[in-house]
Amino acid sequence: MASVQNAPQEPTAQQLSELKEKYTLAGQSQVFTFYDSLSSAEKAALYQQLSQFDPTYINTIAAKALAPPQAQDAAPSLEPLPDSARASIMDSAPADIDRWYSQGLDLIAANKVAVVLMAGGQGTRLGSSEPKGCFDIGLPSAKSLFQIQAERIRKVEQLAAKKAGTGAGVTVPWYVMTSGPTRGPTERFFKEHNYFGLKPENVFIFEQGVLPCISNDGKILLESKAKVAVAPDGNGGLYNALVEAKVLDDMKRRGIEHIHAYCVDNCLVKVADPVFIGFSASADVDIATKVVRKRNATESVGLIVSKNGRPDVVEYSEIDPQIAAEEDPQQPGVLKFRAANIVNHYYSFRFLESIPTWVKTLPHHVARKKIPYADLESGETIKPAKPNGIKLEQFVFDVFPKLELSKFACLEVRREDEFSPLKNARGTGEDDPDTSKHDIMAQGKRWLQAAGATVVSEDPNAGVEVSPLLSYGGEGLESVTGKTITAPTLLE
Ligand code: UD2
Repeated sequence: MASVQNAPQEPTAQQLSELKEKYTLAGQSQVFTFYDSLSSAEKAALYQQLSQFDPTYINTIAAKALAPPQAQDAAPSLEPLPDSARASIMDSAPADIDRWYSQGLDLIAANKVAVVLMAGGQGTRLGSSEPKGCFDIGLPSAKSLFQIQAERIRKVEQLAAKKAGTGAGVTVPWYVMTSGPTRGPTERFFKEHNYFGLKPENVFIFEQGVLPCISNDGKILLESKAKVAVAPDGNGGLYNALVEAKVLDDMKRRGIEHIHAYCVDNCLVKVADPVFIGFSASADVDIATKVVRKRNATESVGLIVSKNGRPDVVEYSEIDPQIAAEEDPQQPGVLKFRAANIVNHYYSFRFLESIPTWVKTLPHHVARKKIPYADLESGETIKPAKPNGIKLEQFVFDVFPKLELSKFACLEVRREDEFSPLKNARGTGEDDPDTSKHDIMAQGKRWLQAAGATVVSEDPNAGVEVSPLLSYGGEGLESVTGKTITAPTLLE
């Protein structure tokens, strides 16, 4: 559903002076430096862009984000989550896992489950200009991450419908959050691929907000004479976007009660995972998060912790390296903080309905960046050689401390089955397209072996791509029992 932006109108003298007054009072009048020299269309565009920000609010969040931690603040007491708030697939009873799976499928069949995809990131480390979801990791099928995820939704809808014995369609609506740079390309990609077989009315593409980039001395930067330098407001911008883009209204209309929100770049993600939905719903929590065991002390993942008795995540860009490397006193050689965040969260709808009461209190984090800016003398856009300012972004997990531990749960899952992030360009050797391709095909090979097939190949590393439409999590592969399959290959 695209919304056509109507062309902005040039402001009246009165409107312009009111806006100038607001920005001048906030010490941000430099954004009007070139205003009088602009064309009418440029004036209209700059006026519209500036009207969407409150310069005083921007000053406040920038000051908070830049303020050094107060010396008198006692160092927060960080502890791993207590056992009461955590479970692990590895040591859960098979009966429990089956019960969660069954309950999750029942909730999906009752059309109470929705999926939210965070796809507004710009994938700079990957080096691709396209949205990450469009990326082809080199599978035999050449499927993109978006297509793999869409087909997992289709499969889980079928599994739920089959278990419930309902001929009537089961729908898991898919809400895809994009940002300014990724919205257009994402919408075009979905249309070109006919929404990967999903009904377009069940795919809701929406856009997160942006925030102005700030110079090192606290000034809002112009990118050019007629445009403020802006950046997506972080995956924590999800909450405001869910309200502003009327996603919550759509969920309410559909009777949604359970939401799975996840990160686009994880090729192994179990979209709308029935086990996770069932686990979270039966624990009756407001938020749950999946974690994997941290690979090593320096892995770029957030850490799920208990901070001052509340659930929280310490991001990899903000963790004290000594704390990250601390060993578990009970288990020498094992990291004390090893619950790695993988941007894989469950929310109750009742919790998301409370967003308006707390969304303005979500903190902002500072990312120091090289930000192209307009020189205020010449008006020329300059690409700085070193970081010249900050981008403000919110983190989706910063909402966790709003919960009592009793309304929060953490489920540890197997990394090899559920987490292989695409972060780096091909050739990096870690979290790159080749590790993604390898991990998804190795999983397919394990599924076939578990189903009683023999997989042969010259290359012991060769795997089998199993289409999500054939199997969601390794189930339903009886047809290969006793068969020999030569890898690498594609099964669909
Ligand atoms: C994220 C997690 C980190 C760890 C790691 C694992 C956050 C804040 N950090 O770090 O703790 O779990 O992933 O891979 O979650 N996104 C948006 N809008 C934005 C920015 C990001 O939708 O403005 C999405 C992005 O498309 C992706 C997800 O959020 O799906 C994570 O973003 P990232 O890959 O940039 O985050 P990363 O790897 O720094």
